[in-house]
Parts: sequence; C-alpha cells; structure tokens
Amino acid sequence: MQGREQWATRVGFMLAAVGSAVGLGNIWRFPYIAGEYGGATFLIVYLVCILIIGLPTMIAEFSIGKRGQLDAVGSFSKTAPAKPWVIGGWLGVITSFLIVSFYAVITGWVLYYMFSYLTGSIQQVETGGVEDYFGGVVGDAIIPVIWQLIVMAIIVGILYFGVQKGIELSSKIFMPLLAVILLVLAGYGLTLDGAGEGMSFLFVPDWSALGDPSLYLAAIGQAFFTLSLGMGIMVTYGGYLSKQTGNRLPGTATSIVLLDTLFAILVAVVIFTAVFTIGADADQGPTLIFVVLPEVFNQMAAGGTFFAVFFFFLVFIAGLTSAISLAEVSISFAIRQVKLTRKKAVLIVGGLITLLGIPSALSQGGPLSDFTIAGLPFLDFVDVLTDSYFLPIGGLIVVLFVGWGWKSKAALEEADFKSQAFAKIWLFLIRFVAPLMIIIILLANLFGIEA
Ligand code: VAL
Repeated sequence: MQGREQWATRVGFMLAAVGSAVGLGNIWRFPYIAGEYGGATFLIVYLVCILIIGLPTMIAEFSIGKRGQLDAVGSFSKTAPAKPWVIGGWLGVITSFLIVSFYAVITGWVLYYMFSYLTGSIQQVETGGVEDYFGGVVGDAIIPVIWQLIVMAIIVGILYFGVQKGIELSSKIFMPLLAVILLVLAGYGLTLDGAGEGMSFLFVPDWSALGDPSLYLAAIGQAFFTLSLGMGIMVTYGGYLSKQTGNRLPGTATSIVLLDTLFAILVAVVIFTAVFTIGADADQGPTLIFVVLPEVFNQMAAGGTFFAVFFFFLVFIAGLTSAISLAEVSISFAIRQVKLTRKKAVLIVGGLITLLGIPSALSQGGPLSDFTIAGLPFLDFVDVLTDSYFLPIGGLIVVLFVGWGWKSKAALEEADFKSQAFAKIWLFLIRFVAPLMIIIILLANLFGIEA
C-alpha cells in the first residue's frame, strides 16, 4: 500500500478548509435565512454561535483527525478503540454523502444559470417572470439531471488527482479568485441606489426580533452547515495533517472561521444592496438567489449581465470546492475500509453520489415531484434530515467525545494551544456550552419548532 496522502503546506490546508467552508451555505443559504430573520439581528446571534460553538467544534474535529491520521471512521476508532464513539465517524460519512447528493444538483442549477446569462436567455425573461423561468428549469425532466452530471464529472475529475494535486491545488487557485470577484461585486453593490437600505438591513439590528426562539435554531444550524461541521469533513481533512502542517490548530481554525464569516457578510452585502435597489422583499426564502436576484440583474440599467455572470461563477466555484470536501469524506473512507486505490474509490463513490442525486434532481416540479417522504419532495427531505438532525447529532458526538470521552491531556496535545487561558476556555465550551446548546436545538427540532 502507498503511504497516506498529506497536505503539502499549512496554508494549502487552510485554503482547502476555507474552500470547504465557503459554499452554497454562505451564498445561497446565509442570505435567505438572514433575510427571513431580519438581517442584522440574525447576524449578531449567528456570530455568537460561531464563536462559542462553531470554532471550538472545528478545533475538536481537526484534533480527532490529526490524532487518528485516517478517514473519519478510522480516526474515531483509532482515537477511542472499542468504544461507541466511532458512531460519530459513521454518521459523518453518511451525512456528507447525503448532503453532496443534492448539493451537486443545486450547484448544477447555478452552472445552468451562468450559461443562460452567457447565452442571453435569462435576460429575455420579462419583469416578474423569473419565478416561472426558475420553475421551468428545476422542474424539467432533463435539464437538472444533465447539469448535475456535469457538476459531478468536474468533482470526480478534481478528486481523481488526490489531496495535494486535486483538492489543495484547486483551492489555492479558486479561493483567491473568489475573494477578488466578491470584492468587486460588493464594491459594485455599494454604488447601487438600494445600498443604504441594504446596509442598514444587514447591520442595524431590531432587538425585538431576539424573542423569537426559532432564530437561535436557525443560527446554530447555519453555523454547523457553513463551517462544514458534524459531517466528517474537518475530521477527514485533519487526517491529512502532518506534525508541521498541523501545529497551532486553534490559529488555523480561527482564520478559517473568520474568512468564512467575511465571505458570508460580503455576499450578503452584494445581495441585499441589489434586492433593496429594486424594492424586492428580503424574506423570499430559498429562491432568493435564483428568482429575486435575476430580477435585479435584469432591471439594472447597465452591467446586469456582467454582474450576473460573475455572481453565478462565484457561486459555482464556491459550491464546487465544498462538494469536493463532502465527497472526499466517503472517498477516504472507501480507500481505507474497502482498500480501493484512490482512482477506483473516486469513480465508484462519485457514481453512487450521482445515482442518489437523481431523485433529488427530479423532485422539484419534475417527474418525481409527487414522490414524497414525510410530506416532502426527495431533495427537501434529504436536506431537512441532514440539517436538522444529522448535523447536530454528529456535532454533539464530536464535542462530547473530545470534551468527556478523550483524556483532556491528549486532546490538548493535538489541538496545540499556545495559551493556557484559551485552552481552558476551549475545554469549557466543548464540555458544557456546546453540548447544552446542541441538545436544545435537537429537542426543538424534534418537537417541531420551525428553524
Ligand atoms: N460548508 C459548506 C457550505 O457552506 C458545505 C460543505 C456544507 O456550503
């Protein structure tokens, strides 16, 4: 057997983790959830969740991977032999596999939109008609599947080259590119007529909204999703760390969390300045970037197409690097557990993900829209199952294991804190604060408070 793959540099590892974190979660999910929960108020609660739950959990996931030096399942079982904690690893593999199956479908819609702008077809839609246009695209029997297949082929193509030449190299190219595009778009957004209103929606809180319990659920759920936590990704990526690339994990994790948050805020600036420019409502829900934003682009006197192509390219690249990380969890598992070569594992796992994605692709008004589970179309069912249940359970197992199941000396050694005070705060957060908050959201989800 060849030696296990590893990151080439610490910065490369960090960019790959940022590539994983920054995705549809930041560009598609964050703005519509923030839009639904009043903008600035949501942002504040979300930032608190990121700091006291997200960041500590990320350090915990990296530490497990770094100690185990294996895939998500292997790293759990090596760190805690013959203990039930390994369920956390299995759940990570299952969750990421489920998420990537529909994630590639949505990334396919994004790519389709980008091409439609390039060919000029969306620009011809009449004002107010994008909703029907979107319904036509996602409800078609062929379009969503073809674009899902294209996206999956690109993902498989990149993963075929492995950790350093595939994941790390693509992140080193794509992440700076994304930052540049985003800064240009945000700068442009600030010149629009709705800039003032958009910015105050995003940054001036309405304190009365804090009384809504579902705001907190939405904020914690978003923190897990956007930071790629509870899905085995950061454990898997931690497994490719060496002594050199894996030192000072708290610093690396802090940079990842900061960059992810900055991306989300800048995207929200782009979107809300645009939305308020045409006087649209911010609380449109999941179709915000597919319906409202194109209306904005179409109504812009100048530069709409330019803005739109770059925007959807940005979403596509962000989605791609995240989908890569989601798929890698199962691939690294297949390489170790089933003893496949990387190339075989990539092809087989990629094929299985694609198959599972097809019912999602056909569920949004297409031929399978009448096939529902628990009253939901297939894509929505898989989304809710993972977001509302599997992610928090996965995250809970991680914090309970690192906080209580693992000797704190060993955990601290892997995390490699330079400050005693921060090390103590971290242990306190993963032992008490994070588990308690996660248990509250789980119970709230079970008892049906809408997130
Ligand atoms: N964190 C990513 C996102 O925000 C994925 C991996 C869920 O979209």
